[in-house]
Amino acid sequence: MAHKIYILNGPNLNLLGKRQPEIYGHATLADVQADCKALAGDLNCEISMHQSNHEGEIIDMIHHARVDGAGIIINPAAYSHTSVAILDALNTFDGPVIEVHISNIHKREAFRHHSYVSARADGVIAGCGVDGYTLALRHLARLLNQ
Ligand code: DHK
Repeated sequence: MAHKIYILNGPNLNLLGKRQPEIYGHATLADVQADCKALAGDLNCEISMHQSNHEGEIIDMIHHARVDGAGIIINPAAYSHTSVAILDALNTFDGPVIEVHISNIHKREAFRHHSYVSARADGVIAGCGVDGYTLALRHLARLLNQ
């Protein structure tokens, strides 16, 4: 059976492609979803992709992943730097978690250098643009198929 991977995206990522393209690039979240979907079949995975601008909704999605998710890829966006609640939710999930940041948060403002989610993440990808999502998917599939 295919491994179900939740790909969760935080605030303002609905504007990906339009928002500060010099930082986040021109690809949209729909492009990311299409890339991940195209790859998932080859990796014995299926993806369930979501975006929310609301912290509680992201937590609810993590709780859904507890039910039938094999792994989580999460770009918590600005909540990376503020949300103990998202960290706590991820700590209730048993499978592997990969944290993705499109930009290299370590090259940016100091307040972006710390991520609460990194305390739970099994891997962190930052600064690879939207390729970070497919890189994360490949790595999760390797972990889950071994
Ligand atoms: C996206 C955001 O919206 C920012 O708040 C983070 C992250 C970085 C990203 O690079 O994907 O600081």
